Amino acid sequence: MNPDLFSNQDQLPTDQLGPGAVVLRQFVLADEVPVLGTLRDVTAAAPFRNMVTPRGFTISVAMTNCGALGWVSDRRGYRYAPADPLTNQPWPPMPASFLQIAMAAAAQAGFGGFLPDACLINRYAPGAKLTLHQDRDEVDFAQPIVSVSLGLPAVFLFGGVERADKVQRVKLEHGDVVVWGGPDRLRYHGIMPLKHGSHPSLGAYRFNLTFRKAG
Ligand code: MD3
Ligand code: FE
Repeated sequence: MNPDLFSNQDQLPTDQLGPGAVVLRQFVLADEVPVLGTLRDVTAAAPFRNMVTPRGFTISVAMTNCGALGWVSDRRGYRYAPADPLTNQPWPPMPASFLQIAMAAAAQAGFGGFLPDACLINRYAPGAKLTLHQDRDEVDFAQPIVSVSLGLPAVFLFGGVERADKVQRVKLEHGDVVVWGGPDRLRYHGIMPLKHGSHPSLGAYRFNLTFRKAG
């Protein structure tokens, strides 16, 4: 019997994308069933919605959050907020299992002591995309971001610290975890429009969890 709730992640492949950015391939694959169950519970309590940008464009990626803070966008701007604007209730708490995954991935990438207070959950339907952007709404850029990819694969775009810098293309698949910190924390990044497909567990969607220390 394994004394840990989550399984041993020795001997999985890793890809170093930059000095502070590493892909931990299949890091959550062994824990797929509990992770998907927890994702279902969280998103039942705080449903996905398509937010609008400050300029009034609807974001094609549907989003929700768990944790003490959640990322929101509306005509007033981008920010982290303690309550879901749909219900004015606190976001669902960060599940202990999610926190454990985020902390373990960060530690494996060299960021010991990472304690995220926000988890943004993105849902991509075919055609949904994220244009190149930086994540700058967090207070402390010395803290890494941990991302978990689930469902259909996507092509991740990894640029530089200037918008015009050359972009690397990286395929992210079900179960992959990426940790972004240090000199890579403020690099531009995005997701290419999702291709049609059907994932055995998640159907025609890609989900991405990003764990952040927002406040
Ligand atoms: C690189 N999400 O929610 S996660 C986002 O797959 C976002 O849904 C994408 O970009 C997704 O903001 C990419 C990977 C990611 C997240 C934060 C980063 C890459 C990053 C911050 C700095 C550099
Ligand atoms: Fe981002």
